[in-house]
Amino acid sequence: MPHIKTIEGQLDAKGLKFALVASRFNDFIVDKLVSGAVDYLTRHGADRADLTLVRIPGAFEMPLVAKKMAASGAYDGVVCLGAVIRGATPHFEYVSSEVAKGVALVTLETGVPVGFGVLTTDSLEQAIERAGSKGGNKGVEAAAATLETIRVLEQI
Ligand code: INI
Repeated sequence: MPHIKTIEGQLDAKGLKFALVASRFNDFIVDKLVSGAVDYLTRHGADRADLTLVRIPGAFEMPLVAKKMAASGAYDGVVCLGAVIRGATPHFEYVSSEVAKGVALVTLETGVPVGFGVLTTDSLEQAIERAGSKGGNKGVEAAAATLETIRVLEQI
């Protein structure tokens, strides 16, 4: 590939403030995503005092709360953490599509990077796999993506 001017974000969270918005629904899974995100951010230089965790009822409530946190101007980034698991509930389709659409709108409307760490899986087993076992940890991924995006935007 020819050498071209490239903008990349450094994964340095020093001095940055983050809001973590985490749902209580399926908290057995979501707590693993929260731990993963906190661990990632602090290992990349964030101060624990600069992380604020907001607990919300379910993923459906996430866009509204994420929007208020993002629009407050108090945070460099927002990391959304939740788990929508298809089970016996007809809610799955509604909740999963609304949360994805809603969170995408929040980041575009506010200009604040918002990471989407919301698992949408067919089973509890798949959710467990992506919450700190063989499929990685979606909370870590969302925190990393939020950090990288903050550092990219600073250079544009
Ligand atoms: N909320 C979730 O975060 N995950 C789910 O799997 C889920 N399901 O399947 O129903 C869920 N529903 C609750 C929803 O997010 C709202 O809290 C509720 O509808 C009240 O507004």
